[in-house]
This record gives sequence, C-alpha cells and structure tokens, in this order.
Amino acid sequence: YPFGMFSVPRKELVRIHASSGTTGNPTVVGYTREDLENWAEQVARLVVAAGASDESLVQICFGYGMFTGALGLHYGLERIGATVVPTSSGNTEKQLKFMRDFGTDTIVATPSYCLYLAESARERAEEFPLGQYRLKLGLLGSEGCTPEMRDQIEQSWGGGFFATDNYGMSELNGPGMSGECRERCGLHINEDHFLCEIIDSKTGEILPPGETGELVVTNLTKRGIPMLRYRTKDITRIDYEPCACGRTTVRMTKPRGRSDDMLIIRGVNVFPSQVEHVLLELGMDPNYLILVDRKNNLDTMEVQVEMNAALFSDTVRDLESTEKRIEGALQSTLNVHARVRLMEPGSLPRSEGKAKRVIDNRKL
Ligand code: DLL
Repeated sequence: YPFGMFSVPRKELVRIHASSGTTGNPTVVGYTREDLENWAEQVARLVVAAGASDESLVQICFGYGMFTGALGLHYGLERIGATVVPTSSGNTEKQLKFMRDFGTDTIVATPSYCLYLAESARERAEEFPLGQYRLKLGLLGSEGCTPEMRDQIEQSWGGGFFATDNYGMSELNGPGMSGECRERCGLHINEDHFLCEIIDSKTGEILPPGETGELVVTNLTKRGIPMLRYRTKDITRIDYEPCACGRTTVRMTKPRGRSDDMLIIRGVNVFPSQVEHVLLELGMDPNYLILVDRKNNLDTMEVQVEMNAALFSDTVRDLESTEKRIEGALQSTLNVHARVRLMEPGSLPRSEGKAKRVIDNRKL
C-alpha cells in the first residue's frame, strides 16, 4: 500500500481509484490510458445489453470520487452517446427534481438507493405524481439484490421500469465485468477481458463447470495493476448455456453473497441474501437489519424489519403473530432461530451507497 502492486511506472497511470474497504487501508488501483479505454468499452457493452442507447438520459446516483462505480458507468455511457447527468449520491430532493424536470429515463444506483428514491418519490406523490417521472431503466449494482427485491423496486417505480444487475470490483476495474441483458438470466461476463474460474473456497480446488463456489478472475487486458487468478470471495456459478439474447458469452448467476459475508450462527452458515429472500416472499419490504451478538457464549441473531402499509396493525397481538410467522419461515430456511422485531416504517437507516445489512457485535 499504496502503490506497490502497480506494474507500470506511476507516470504511465492516468487515474487512481480506491475501494472503501471495511478494515485497514483501502485497496488502491491504477489505470493506464489503455486500461481506461478497455474499461469504457466493457461498461458500454453491458449498458447496451441492458437496453441503454444514445437516446438515453442517464442520472448517475453513485457517489463520484474514489469509488469506481460512478466514473466507470459515466465513461461507458458517454462512449455509447448517452446523455449523462452526474448528480452523484445523496440529496434525494434534488435527485427527484432533476429526474422530473429533465425527463431522466435511466438511473444508475445501488438497488437500495434506487428503492429509497422510489419510496421518497411516493411520499411526495400528492405534490408530484409518479406519472411525472419518465424512468424506464435501472442499471443497478455494486451490492447484492435478490430477484424479489428487484421486483419490488420495479413495482415501486410503477409499471414499465426495468432493472438490471451489474457486477464488478475495484481490483477488476470496477463495474464492467458482468451485467444482465434484457433476458435477465445471469450476468454476461466480458470474457475477452476476464477469464473466470470457480473454486472451492476451502480447498482452492477448481470446481467442474456449473458448480457453485468462489469466483476467481484473471484480468487478461489490464496493465496498471494486472490480476492473476484473483480471489473475489464472491459466491456464484457460471452458466455455459447459450443465452436467448444471442450473445455468446458465459453468464454468472447473481452473486449469492461473499464468502466473508457469510455469518456462522451457532455453527450454521447464514447468508444475508437468504434472510432477504424469506422476508420478501412474505410480502415485507427489503428494509431490514441483521444484528448478531453472543450472549452467555451463545450466538444470537435478531432480524429487524420494517412494517409496511399492508402489514401495519395497531394491535400488539397482530404484531406478535406477524413476528412469529416470520420467525417460523426464517427457521425453516436457515435452520437456526432468529428473533424478529417489527420496526416502524422508515425507522431503519437508509444508505446512499451500499446498504449495511449486518451488525455483528460478537467479539472474536
Ligand atoms: O462495487 C464495483 C461496481 C460498481 C460494480 C458499480 C457494479 C456497479 P467494490 O466497491 O470494489 O466495487 O466492491 C466489490 O461488491 O466483490 C461484491 O462483493 C460486491 N458487488 C459488486 N457488484 C455486485 C452485484 C464495486 N451486482 C464487491 N451483486 C464485490 C452482488 C456485488 N454483489
């Protein structure tokens, strides 16, 4: 850190980004001019596959700065001739105003922020009816999003909004490694730039085609900071079947989570995405927080989830029975007990970037 992993003299780098990282120093990455060209090309392909074009008017609600998401999408979208509006993250009121006034038809955001914007638009619907927005495409990514959550985001924006999932990581340029086409049956990998393998994260062994495991990526074209068999820690599967869209590249399934996201609760492996799946199946909104702790040497897990209008009730008995119902469903999916606590609508923190879903207070 910071520059020791670069493989060209610093002078040849024309941009540096860094990922936030949760502990210690950020991961610093560097791009030569050729790397930036390739990066824009990779993103351009994926946004076209998702349905963007030179007609699109795109609001980029990722935070501009060291995060690769905003500038990555920015140059990819400019490359195809789209009109880019770099609003960056935050300032929801202004985001919505530009969206209405400019007739923004495409939004770039994390799924959680896209949902939050929709909720905020709904709250203001008396003054500004949802019909005033022209949004029809969401290029979402940078955090996990179950198909159920995607459906909910689409419904919240009203009919006609279509969202695709986009994956990447700073060490592999940023966005642009893979993304969904209109068929949405996996994320097309830009295979001429990224060679992907799936391994067993415990043994390091390469798994046969079609198996689920940790994604390992070699970036075939990167010069500034080449990655050879880089362990992403993301858990996915590669699908080699041809896609109905006609593109011939392989697809990866939505990452199920990171191997280091996986919680071990009393010995049982739990992915936050499993919790999300259960909540949404029961008609809850994807506003939840998982709290893990250790009491008397025993792991405890509490899932706080916001009520929504459909489930709202004033009587304590109804609330308790809803909590019990969710606890039962979680128990049968996760095989471990989680206490459920219903929260008031709007009471859990919202994020303008990646949502924080887990607070683990166990002292290791
Ligand atoms: O999040 C790059 C990116 C920006 C991708 C914008 C897509 C759109 P990092 O901040 O380095 O880079 O975080 C990389 O985020 O290893 C995954 O664990 C997670 N991640 C990224 N995209 C997805 C996704 C960017 N579509 C880490 N689904 C990765 C699930 C994702 N997880």
